[in-house]
Amino acid sequence: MKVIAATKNKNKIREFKEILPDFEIISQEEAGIDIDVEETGATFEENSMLKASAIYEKSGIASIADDSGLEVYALKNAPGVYSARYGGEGLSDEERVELLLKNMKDIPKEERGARFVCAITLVSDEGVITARGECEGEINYAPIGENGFGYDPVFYVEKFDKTTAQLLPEEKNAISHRGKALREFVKKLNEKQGV
Ligand code: ITT
Repeated sequence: MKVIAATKNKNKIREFKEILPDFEIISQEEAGIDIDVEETGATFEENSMLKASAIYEKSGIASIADDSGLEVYALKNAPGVYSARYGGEGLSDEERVELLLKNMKDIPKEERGARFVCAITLVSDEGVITARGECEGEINYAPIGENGFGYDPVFYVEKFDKTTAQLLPEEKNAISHRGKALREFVKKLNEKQGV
């Protein structure tokens, strides 16, 4: 199946391709579509719907969007849907991680629980499919690891005793919010198509 990845985040596209090897995934750039979709939704699901439907309406081609983020329990689930804008527009991933660590410096180890959340929405001629995935972990006191992107260097997963930035791509995809959401999405798509 040919789909446009309704995202400007190259790391998401890389992970889409790793997790969905049977799909022909093309970027907005490759599809010749250059629009910025404002993320005005209050939930990951609403924002992924906004992004996928905007690209589908413009292209007429099946479009798949990912809205994701980090919910830190001790921060009342912040940064949540604002994960990409934490600290304001224009910060780098490293600067956002630094800000998170600063805001959590007095939080003890046992209260540093967090989860990554991912909502996937496909909009196509056949309608809409939405799926969600979550991944539980803890926020480290310092960044470790070179893989992944975003908050991966501070997202510690007990099962591996590593951050998601220390995992190999296939290890991260096996447990990640995005891996779970995309596998759930494929299940729903197959059910809808009677496969
Ligand atoms: P698009 O909206 O164009 O898809 P974006 O990067 O702005 O790209 P989001 O609005 O969904 O995407 O924001 C998600 C943010 O949450 C992202 O910028 C990362 O900082 C973080 N994030 C999401 N998935 C992550 C992952 O697998 N590892 C680390 N951080 C992640």
